[in-house]
Amino acid sequence: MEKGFILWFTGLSGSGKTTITKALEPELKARGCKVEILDGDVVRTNLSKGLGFSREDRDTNIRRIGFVANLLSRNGVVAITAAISPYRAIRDEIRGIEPNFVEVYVTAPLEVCESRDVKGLYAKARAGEIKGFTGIDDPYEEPLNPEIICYTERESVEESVKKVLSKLEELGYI
Ligand code: GGZ
Repeated sequence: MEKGFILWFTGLSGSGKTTITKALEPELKARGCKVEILDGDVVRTNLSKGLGFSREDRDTNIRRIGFVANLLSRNGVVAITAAISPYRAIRDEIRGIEPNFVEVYVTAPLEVCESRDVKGLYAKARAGEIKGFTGIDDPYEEPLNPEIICYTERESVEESVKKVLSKLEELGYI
């Protein structure tokens, strides 16, 4: 069986997590990996339906994602997660459960994430229509020791994907 692991993407809304994970998936499949993406936005429409954005609800959401990612990884799947996962303690908790854990910090300055504003959520947060929006009036705790950092303001999607793939090679995962 192929070696499974968790590839944990973390970063602000609009930082580029979803874009990179989508571009990465076919590359990993081409290398013979079984891949599943758990995208925060998608998970919140099923597995975590009904949860909000309080610290408690975010932690519950992340623990659920971690639980499923762990089941997948131990069955030989590359479990890619793409949720903001703003709290360091929970990310580290999941790393403690599944040591085959690779953390990818996707980062761009807040102004850049905000200018991308795909769904207009930052504008709503600035207008006070959404309360507790990560980066605006809710915290984001940067990873202290991520295996990979993607600087999406200055790197292309292809460059970020290459960076992830070469680190995975270096770590012996692919
Ligand atoms: C952050 C929010 C919020 C608040 C709605 N704060 O960029 P998106 O739109 O598509 O993805 C974001 C998504 C965040 O869900 P996650 O499950 O990734 O968050 S967490 O890991 O913190 O549980 C954003 C949208 O939901 N969204 N309200 N208040 N993002």
